[in-house]
Amino acid sequence: MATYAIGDIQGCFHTLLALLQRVGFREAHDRLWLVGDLVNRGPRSLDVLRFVRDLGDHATSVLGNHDLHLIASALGVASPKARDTVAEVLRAPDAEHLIAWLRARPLLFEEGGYALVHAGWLPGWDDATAAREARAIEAVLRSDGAGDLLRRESVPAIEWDEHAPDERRLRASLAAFTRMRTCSSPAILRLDFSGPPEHAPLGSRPWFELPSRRGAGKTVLFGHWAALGFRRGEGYVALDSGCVWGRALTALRLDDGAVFQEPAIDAPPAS
Ligand SMILES: [Mn+2]
Repeated sequence: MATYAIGDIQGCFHTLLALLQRVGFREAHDRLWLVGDLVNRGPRSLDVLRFVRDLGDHATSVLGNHDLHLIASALGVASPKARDTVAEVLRAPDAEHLIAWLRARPLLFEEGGYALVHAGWLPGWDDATAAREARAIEAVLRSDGAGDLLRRESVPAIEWDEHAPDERRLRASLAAFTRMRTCSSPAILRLDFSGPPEHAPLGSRPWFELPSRRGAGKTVLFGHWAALGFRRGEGYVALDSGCVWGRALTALRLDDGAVFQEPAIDAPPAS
């Protein structure tokens, strides 16, 4: 049995299938760990969702910001964006089941020295805090409170404060799990930057480079940062190699560290 960690798919269904063929993925034996953002911007979100759901226990997918945008759209609390391609999911006959399935996905999955998240692990978090925050948000996402949590506020940065009221703290935690790229302190994450790491805003650094990182006992597998691309460093592996932008989809075989990249074959979004 092999386990493959795979970067942001974003509706690139044909590239995903080609990558799985390249690695020799066996549905009945192997496992996929997906960093989230299964949907949006790319052309075949509905096919990706159904495929991953049908893999059952053989696929573990954590929630990304685009997955949450789909859920928020289904709940009527998101403002549609020009480049959205989630309408086909919302119109599908099985939309209700797919959204319910998506709402039951985790934000953080941990096994065998690895932590799988969409965007990152807040440098100030220890293991227990990260797990507690993930479980608390997952419970809200499955409840009637999901819409309120997912209503997006547009802010350039968020500070995570252990002592803040629950709703404010969980909002910051959700941003860390699903939208973070750089931090200006172990507890302050920037939300206004998506460029390459060498252009990080003054005073901020990629979250995985902060010296005070406390979740350092684990290797964090994450995506979300196409401008960073595939990168392996101490305690992290970045897996978003910009498939939806016409670059490549990356798989890392955890058993031996082998890396596979499939050139994108799905049509990139119109710009
Ligand atoms: Mn993302």
